Amino acid sequence: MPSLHAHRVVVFVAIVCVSGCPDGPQSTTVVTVTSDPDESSSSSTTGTDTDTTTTDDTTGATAGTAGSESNSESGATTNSSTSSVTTETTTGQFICGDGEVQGDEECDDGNDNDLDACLSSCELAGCGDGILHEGFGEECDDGNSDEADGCNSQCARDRFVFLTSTTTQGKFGAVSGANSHCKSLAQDAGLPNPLTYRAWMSDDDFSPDEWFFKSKGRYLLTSGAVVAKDWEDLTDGTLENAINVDENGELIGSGGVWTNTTPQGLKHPDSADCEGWTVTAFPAEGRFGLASEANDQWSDANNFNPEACGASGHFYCFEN
Ligand SMILES: [Ca+2]
Ligand SMILES: [Ca+2]
Ligand SMILES: [Ca+2]
Ligand SMILES: [Ca+2]
Repeated sequence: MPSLHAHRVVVFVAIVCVSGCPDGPQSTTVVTVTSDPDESSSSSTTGTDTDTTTTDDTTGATAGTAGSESNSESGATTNSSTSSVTTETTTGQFICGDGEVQGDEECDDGNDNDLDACLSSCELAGCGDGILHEGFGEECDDGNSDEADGCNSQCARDRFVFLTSTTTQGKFGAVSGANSHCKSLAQDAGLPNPLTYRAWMSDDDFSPDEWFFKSKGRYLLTSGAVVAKDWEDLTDGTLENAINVDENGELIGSGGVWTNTTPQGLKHPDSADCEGWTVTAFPAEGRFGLASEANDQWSDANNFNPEACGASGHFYCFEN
């Protein structure tokens, strides 16, 4: 039985079943009593009288200890006739990792694997937690809201776009031939993910809208300038910057680009593709865009199209 001292603080803890004992949630009532001889208030408030009922081994042990402490200290404080009381309720007494969802836990899968749907902190995994969850569609997760650091708040990474340094007539082995050329140039230039590159080009079997990965991340020139902040921005008719820089980061500036594609990424309704990009001889024609332009002419120079397939044009190459 402890004796009384001025300024001593006694904490009482009691576990209360709120509903459905023994399986219902519990709340913990904490009563803090501060004895102070300079205060003269009555101690009747220490009569916080809580029936102690326990429902599991862990909390039962705690409640039992607190209960006996509460009984002895209540009597002592009442006799002293000097006290002030604060009371708070908390539900934070649960254990994250026991496999049961309790209190403020969003989940509790009972393991310490942060790569599954439930983090070891008992929070649901998602974009922004700083842990890469590829299975949930994250390409990256840097845990911040900086959109311009290579990983945006949608957990999408940047992708490169370039204008080929080379040009060719309208015969290059269909869209697949253009894709191969894009991959080859990307690889030689040391760009990341070179084998994912595809040409912004359409024929009867292919269009960017059908075949491209539609990123939630930015499209950048190899010089670092932003072309579009995501696929939706890329295909809204205008670009933030024209695609006029080649795979090595060198400014080309202008030139015709074989496309046969609308700014929305669809095969042009008045299709002209040099017979599937296999013919250069008259009268075959192909549609092109203008590398100098950031308006809708970038993808389809509709004031000039179509062009004879014997002319030479670049490709637009996109990382996918
Ligand atoms: Ca738990
Ligand atoms: Ca887990
Ligand atoms: Ca994540
Ligand atoms: Ca970021």
